[in-house]
Amino acid sequence: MNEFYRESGYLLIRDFLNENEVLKLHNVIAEFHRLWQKDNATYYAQSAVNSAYLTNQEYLNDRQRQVLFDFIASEKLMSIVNELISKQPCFLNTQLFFNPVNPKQSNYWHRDPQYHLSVEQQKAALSASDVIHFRLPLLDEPGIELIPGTHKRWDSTEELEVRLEQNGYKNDQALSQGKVIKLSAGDLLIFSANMIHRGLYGLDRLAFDILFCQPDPSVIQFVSNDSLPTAEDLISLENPDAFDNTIKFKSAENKAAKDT
Ligand SMILES: O=C(O)CCC(=O)C(=O)O
Repeated sequence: MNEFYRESGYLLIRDFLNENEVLKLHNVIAEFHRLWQKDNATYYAQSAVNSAYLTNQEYLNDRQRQVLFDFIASEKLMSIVNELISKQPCFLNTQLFFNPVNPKQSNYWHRDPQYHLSVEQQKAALSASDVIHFRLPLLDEPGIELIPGTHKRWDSTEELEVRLEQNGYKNDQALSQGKVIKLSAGDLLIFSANMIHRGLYGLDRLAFDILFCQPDPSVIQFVSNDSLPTAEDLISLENPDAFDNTIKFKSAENKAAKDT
């Protein structure tokens, strides 16, 4: 499992969740999505394809948040997280991916860090720490298209021109090495945020992503305190290691910032 991920930058586990497990998550997440859409009506109508911070208190009550915390900290999920990030895996965030309202809106090839890093920094990031998406489609969907191996290698000329829209190319154009991974409710797709990928819109897609990272302060600084369980919540979790690690590294950072 680990070796395939290291080589390819992704890993697909079919039928990871059974119908009841999907339903339990879907009930909570559909409620989050309903409230988020209401609150972000203009953005949703114009262009949104994702939301984030599902475990925050803004839209879900404590009981609903507990369902998400229980799942994230389940041994079933954490045993895989530990295998892929062997040293102190940290919880980073959650995201939800859905279709744009406008059926003509096109998707876009990208590497996640390209929105906050220069091209030179993006190159350097390929040999730095990894952020990993654990994607759980809650309904059947067209899935994701990705370019295997690009979590470790820089873009070809074709990929760079399309991804960064250089020399007249557009970031939704086909790429020769693209691999389509169609997903069904209950599957688990794990992929590196660094790799070149794009979402495939269509059907009723509703994909819940949990992001984990290595204990890298430059990444952990983005964790919202409100997205984390309280000390009391932590006690009841089956395997709270990823939350514990994030909390520990965040408080060490805060202490260091105060002491300087
Ligand atoms: O599913 C999508 O729309 C894009 C997915 C993506 O870009 C991501 O998970 O980083």
